[in-house]
Amino acid sequence: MTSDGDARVVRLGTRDVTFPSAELCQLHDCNHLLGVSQALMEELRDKGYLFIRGLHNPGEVAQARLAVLEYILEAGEGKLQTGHPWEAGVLDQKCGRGCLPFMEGVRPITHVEAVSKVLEGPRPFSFFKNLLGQEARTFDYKWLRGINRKEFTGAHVDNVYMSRGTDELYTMWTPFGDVSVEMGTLAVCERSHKLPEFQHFQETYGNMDVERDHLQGTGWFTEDPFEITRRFGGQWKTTDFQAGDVLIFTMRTVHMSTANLTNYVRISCDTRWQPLSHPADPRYIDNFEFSKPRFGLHAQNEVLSRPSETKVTIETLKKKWGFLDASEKEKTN
Ligand SMILES: O=C(O)CCC(=O)C(=O)O
Repeated sequence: MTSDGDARVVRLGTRDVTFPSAELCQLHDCNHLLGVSQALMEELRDKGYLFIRGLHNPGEVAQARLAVLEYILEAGEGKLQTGHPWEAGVLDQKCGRGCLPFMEGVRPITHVEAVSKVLEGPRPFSFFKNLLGQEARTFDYKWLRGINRKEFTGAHVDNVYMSRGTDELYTMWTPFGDVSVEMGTLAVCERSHKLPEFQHFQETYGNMDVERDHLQGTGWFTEDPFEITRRFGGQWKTTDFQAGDVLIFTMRTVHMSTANLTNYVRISCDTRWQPLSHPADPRYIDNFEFSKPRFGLHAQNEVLSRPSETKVTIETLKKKWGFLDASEKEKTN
C-alpha cells in the first residue's frame, strides 16, 4: 500500500512489479497546462512525455473500439469468446499467439469512419497545432494494435523505426476504451530522452535505423525494464487509462508496455504528429506500401522464418556498444 492508493502486482515487460511503487510509479496528467503551449512544450522537453486526460471525446473512442472489435469478430472464429457479448472484447480461450488480426497500417480498419473520427479528428489536430505553434500533420500509417493475453511491448525508442523525416516528431498513444495497468498500458521512462546517463544509449541504439541497419527481430533494446533503469537511471511510470486519455512522447523517450494479464483484448493505436512544413518519413505517408510486420511485437512470430545471415541481432550490437555485462557476454560468445 502507498499514499497513491492500493498496490497491485502487474507485469512490466518480463518483470512482476508492484504498482504503484518505486519501480513503477503513477503517471500524473498535465491537464492544468492545457491551453498554455509554451508550458506544455517545456513539460514535454523536461519529462519526455505529456499525459493528458480526455483529449479525445470518450464517446467517440467507445465507437472506435466497437468498430475494431467488429473487425476482429469478422476476421474469423476463435478470437472473441462467444459466451459473452462481443462488445465486451473477451478473448476466446483458444486464441493464442498470432490469432488476432494484424491491424497496423491496414487501411480498411485504420481509416474506417469511427476510427478516423478519433485519430484524425479536430481535437488532436488542434492540440498539436497549439503545441507546435504551426499546422500539424499526422502519418497516414496508423499502428493499430489488438494485444492478446500475456503480450507486451519491450523497451525501445521510436527513433529507430521512423527517423527519415523531421526530428520534431511525436508519438500519441491512444487506448481504445478504459485500459487498466493489468490490461497492458504504455509505460514511459521519465527523462530517458535527456539524462546524461542515457547519452551513449541514445548515440548508439537510439541512432539506429532498424531497416537500414538490417536488424533482426523486434527492434526493442530489452524486454526487461530494469536493464534500462539499472544501467542508465530514469523512472518507469504508467497509470490506468480511461477512454479519451492519451500519452504523447518524443522519439527519444524510452517506453514499453505492461503485459495483458486479463482475458480482454487490449486495443490501442499509436499515431505520429509533426509540423506540416517539416519533411515526413516517406515510408508512412500518402500511399504507403503495406507490408507485413518486420519489427515490433509481431516480428517475434517471424524471426525464425527469415534468413538471418545478412541480419544483425540486438545482442550482437549491445556487445559491440559495450552494453553487455559479463554473464550476458558469455551467452553471446
Ligand atoms: O501499444 C504498445 O504496446 C506499444 C506502443 C508503442 O511502442 C508506441 O506507441 O510507440
